[in-house]
Amino acid sequence: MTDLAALQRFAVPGSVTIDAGCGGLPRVSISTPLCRGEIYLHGAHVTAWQPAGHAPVIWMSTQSWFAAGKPIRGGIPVCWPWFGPAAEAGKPAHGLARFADWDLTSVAAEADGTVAVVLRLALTAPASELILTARFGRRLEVTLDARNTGTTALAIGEALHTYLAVGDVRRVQVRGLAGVAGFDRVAQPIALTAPESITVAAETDLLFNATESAVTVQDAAWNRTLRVAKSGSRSTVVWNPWIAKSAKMPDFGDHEWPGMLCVEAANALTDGYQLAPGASHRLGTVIEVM
Ligand code: TA6
Repeated sequence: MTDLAALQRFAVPGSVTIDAGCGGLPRVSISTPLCRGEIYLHGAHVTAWQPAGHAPVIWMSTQSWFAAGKPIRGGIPVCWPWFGPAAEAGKPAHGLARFADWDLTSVAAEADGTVAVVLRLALTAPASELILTARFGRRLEVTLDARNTGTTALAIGEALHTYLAVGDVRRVQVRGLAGVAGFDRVAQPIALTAPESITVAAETDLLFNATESAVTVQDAAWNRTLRVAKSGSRSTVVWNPWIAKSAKMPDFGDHEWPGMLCVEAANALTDGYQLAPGASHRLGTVIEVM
């Protein structure tokens, strides 16, 4: 467990505190005139972002685990070096990064009031270095820089698996992917082309490939529109577990599903890529209230 006393050197009086959060896990909390936010060292996991004057934008399950060896439910899970089920038996879905304890390497208050938090994870299998930068301001910017520190190429799948807070997912419209090819992954993958407006009226697990488009999430219940842009990402995933799947997840409240929608910046399936020895790749997402 990381030594909280040693982390106090990163605190910024009046805007950044570092304490034991849920489950006693080290947490960086940001509170500025621009926003409030939170990120845990466990999984380099953003768990809160609420810009001034708005309802929270990042959703968290009230049933989330906060424990070693468990992923946090909600926020922005860092999925790396694979997306979805592991090829290897016994390995967790969505990779290793979200289970690891990352090192806090810097906290900086920028001139415009944005607070930038940087965490680092060095892995031996696969040999790699990950840098997660979260910039908490009028908008939320998260980047994952991954470098292959080994001698063989790595096959990468990844996602910044963002859980957005919405008033009622049944009244949400996701726009920006019209005409993009993808798959409905709820049952057996079924090819589809994105409509002008994606709506949610059942379990929804859509993965769109070869797209670099930003999307907007029109939330009629809360009368707001969110914009989710991305970089270094060719896949976009839209996910809501709906009733039955929520009930099967112990770390997801049975009645929480109407309040969330995942819009993920990813590189998955055919958008996976090879990361050569010594090479780096940056995956990013930017979330803002329009
Ligand atoms: O990104 C959508 C998805 O792959 C869904 O299929 C569902 O499994 C979701 O991720 C959550 O995965 P997790 O391993 O966090 O329960």
